[in-house]
Amino acid sequence: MKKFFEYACLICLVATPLLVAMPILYENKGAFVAATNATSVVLATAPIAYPEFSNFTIPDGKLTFKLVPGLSTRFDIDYFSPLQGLDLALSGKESFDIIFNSQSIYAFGMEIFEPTDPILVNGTFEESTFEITFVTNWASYTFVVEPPNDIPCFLGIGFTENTEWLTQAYTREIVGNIGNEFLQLMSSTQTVVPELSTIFLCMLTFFISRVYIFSKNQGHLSRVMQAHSRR
Ligand SMILES: [Ca+2]
Ligand SMILES: [Ca+2]
Ligand SMILES: [Ca+2]
Repeated sequence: MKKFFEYACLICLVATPLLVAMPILYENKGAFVAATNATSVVLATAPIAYPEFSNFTIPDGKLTFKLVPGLSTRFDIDYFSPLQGLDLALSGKESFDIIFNSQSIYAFGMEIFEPTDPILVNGTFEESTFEITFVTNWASYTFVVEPPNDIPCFLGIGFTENTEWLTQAYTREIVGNIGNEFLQLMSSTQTVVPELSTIFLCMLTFFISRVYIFSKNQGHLSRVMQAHSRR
């Protein structure tokens, strides 16, 4: 019966004039990379701390980071993080904007590490909640993420057609303090080729408003997906 619904949904998808890209969500970094061939965003070629209130464009020019006045004041790249390689840390709350400078980013994800070690936190630990919004040329998709502590978690989005691409991404630490969380970013210029089971799931995602709440091994990740402003 499951296969019947999968094929029925696929046929409906192909037949429909609404041949628009479907957003596919990932909370597993490995699955995201496998589906999108995403690679790490090279934030810089060496550890670096940027001056206050500066925006910067990464070396390959595909992304520009913007601080949020009053919330974040400075970027640091590779700030003593447990994550491998160069990563992003912010003075102030972990709130920032990303502007995609090309119209060819079809997948984007971020790994978030929330430490409890006071040395890594660089202050008093406080549980954090993030609101992450992915904006495309068609719509915006907002998620609320409560990262587990002391292990990385991942949130990524990819699109199945080259008719929808990312234009901006907003991250806001809506609960929490200036204590550090660390981030690494991934992007891809390839569209996603979803499995049938994913298509079935995403058609439900696409047409029905929903709320996911589930628990992970350590911590809790809840998300609210809203698709709006679709033209
Ligand atoms: Ca947490
Ligand atoms: Ca924080
Ligand atoms: Ca901080």
